Amino acid sequence: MPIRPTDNPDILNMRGLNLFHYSYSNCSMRIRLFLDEKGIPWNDHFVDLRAQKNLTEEYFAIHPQGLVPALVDDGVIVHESADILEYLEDKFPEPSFIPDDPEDRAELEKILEFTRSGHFPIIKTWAYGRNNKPTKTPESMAKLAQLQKDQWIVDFHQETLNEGGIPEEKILAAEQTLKGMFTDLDRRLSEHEWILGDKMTLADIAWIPQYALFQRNNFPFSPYPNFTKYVVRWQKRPAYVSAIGNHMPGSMNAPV
Ligand SMILES: N[C@@H](CCC(=O)N[C@@H](CS)C(=O)NCC(=O)O)C(=O)O
Repeated sequence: MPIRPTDNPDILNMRGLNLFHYSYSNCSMRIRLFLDEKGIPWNDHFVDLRAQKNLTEEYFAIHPQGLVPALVDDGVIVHESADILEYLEDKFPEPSFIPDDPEDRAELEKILEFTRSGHFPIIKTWAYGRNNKPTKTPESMAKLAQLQKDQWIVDFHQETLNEGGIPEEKILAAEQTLKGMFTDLDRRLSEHEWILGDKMTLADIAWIPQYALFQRNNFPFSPYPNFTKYVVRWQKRPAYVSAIGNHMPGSMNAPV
């Protein structure tokens, strides 16, 4: 689990649950949703990614890749949204968001792993590719190159600045993978109210933010009728409204 040791007194002295997040970030939505579903109060640290407020030495002292979300819990740094969810679930186990069935628990692990390894090559490639706008300015790229130790993150942003942006074949490959995943989700949701059975789990918390992100660029949701009904059920939940609907334009609209 990415718990990051620190000797930085400013971080060590932070009391309570401090969430560093951004409104439109699907990874941040997961944590806001978890906390709001469980009714856990948290201290709000808004990191304005549009204004590149993550590209500071102070923020890289919290998140080693300068990404959101990050959690500082009484001075303990946790990063990676899936790991933050698991950390919070350990700390606040009631009501349980872990499936009862061991096979479903294995499935949950696969879904959480996708949020770690699939975020840049699949989720972000599709969303930024279809948005077709550079994610950084030349000036913020220079700042990123100076602070970022993971060159592949620099390369990802550089590609959005290139003529033509992210190549179409990469976007289409990501879309194919996503369509396969939505087909699987739709099948699961034809059998149960929630992705892994009859109760909400971390799988639901991890997946619903992608709806909010992808609807902005008109992802074709109509082939997945059980998924679209599931979105409508989510939209009626107060925690969806506070954690996602109030932050992301269009995320309260009926899915098309
Ligand atoms: N796998 C990571 C991905 C985190 C991530 O890429 N966050 C994005 C927003 S969703 C970010 O901070 N982007 C800012 C940047 O790349 O400069 C997680 O789930 O926490």
